Amino acid sequence: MQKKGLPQKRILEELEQRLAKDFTYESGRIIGSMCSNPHPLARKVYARYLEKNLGDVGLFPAVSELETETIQMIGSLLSNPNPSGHIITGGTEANILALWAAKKSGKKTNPEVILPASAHCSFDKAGDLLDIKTIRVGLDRNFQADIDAVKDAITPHTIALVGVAGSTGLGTVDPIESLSEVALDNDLYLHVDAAFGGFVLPFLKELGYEVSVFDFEAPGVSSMTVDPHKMGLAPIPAGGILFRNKKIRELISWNVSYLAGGEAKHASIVGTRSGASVVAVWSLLKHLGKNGYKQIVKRCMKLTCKLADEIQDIEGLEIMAKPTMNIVGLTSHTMDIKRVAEGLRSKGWAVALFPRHIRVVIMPYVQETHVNRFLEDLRSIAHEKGGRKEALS
Ligand code: 0PR
Repeated sequence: MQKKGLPQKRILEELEQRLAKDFTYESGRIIGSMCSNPHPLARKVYARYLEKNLGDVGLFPAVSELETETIQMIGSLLSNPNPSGHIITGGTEANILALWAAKKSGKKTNPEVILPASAHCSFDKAGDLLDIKTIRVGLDRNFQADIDAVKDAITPHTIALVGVAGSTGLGTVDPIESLSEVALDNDLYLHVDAAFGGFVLPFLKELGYEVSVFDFEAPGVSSMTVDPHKMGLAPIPAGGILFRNKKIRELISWNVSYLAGGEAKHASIVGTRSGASVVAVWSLLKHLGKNGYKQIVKRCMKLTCKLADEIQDIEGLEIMAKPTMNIVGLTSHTMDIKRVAEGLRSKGWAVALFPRHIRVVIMPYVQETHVNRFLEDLRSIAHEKGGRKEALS
């Protein structure tokens, strides 16, 4: 660090130059991420209220009220207008909090949680941190949690089940109603990870898509993750943890007595936390309303279906499954999918690579022109790599 500070202008110029090599959302090249390019209103209010700290809630009671309203608005999308929860750093923190609450409520020795193979790796982090054994069970042929496998995995140490509503790899939705029945029958905590799907499924339902029960409508669901910084168009960090009721949230709430604003209860991993995130999410929910999000999801799905249809016309390529939401799994029986991903990356496409497929996510910032360009490059890569001619043995 140099001794003498540099003028602001020089810093700004250097940042422009240094950060130019990063991917941008506007380019449409980030086609494998779940993060949002934040809505302009969210950027504006976030910057305006940057100093708000919900770690010391007594100083910012007005932001705390906005947080309660935000959680209620999100809850009302998820069949529970009166949940208890927080806007936190992201899906990882939400999943950790859920397993923490499950551990507190289960009170068992050597606790175990059962998750589908498709569950996000944040559950493994949570398991490691909380000393909960994670038991992953297989999926059925539709890439959804296999209920029989879940039942078979239950032991006297099981404290919780996890279901995913919008899986990381393919956007699939687990049979949450069945998981709810199993959870109730066995007196287990059930957490639904709708980090991505929470801002998609309620609107797909309104658009007339067939959407199975995935939320608090299933009576066994204890908590849900739903991230505004994914399909909610909010700036990072904005994850969401919703507990069915205050009693569950209180299992993990910690009294902090010395604060400038007076004693407060934290139910988050972090202490100091962003009130600006809350203001941004609240503003977006109020501004876009259900209709705004519905239009966004409608457009994303239209482009997703176009992409999925056109992939199937390319020799050697296929999709893993009909898209449930705005995520397409691209695979091949004849080409090494890793080489296809390398080809796409060398042409400047930031795709996500899973063991058997490439994940494409059609986020709201992705335009039709981007999809067309992506398909053009995909066709040429498939042609180059030989399509059916270079069949894998
Ligand atoms: N639950 C699910 C279902 C997820 O897909 C993710 C992240 C999480 C929880 C964890 O959320 P946080 O990352 O907010 O803690 N899925 C993102 C994804 O697969 C993570 C990510 C985001 C990775 C942006 C890359 C990226 O560019 O895209």
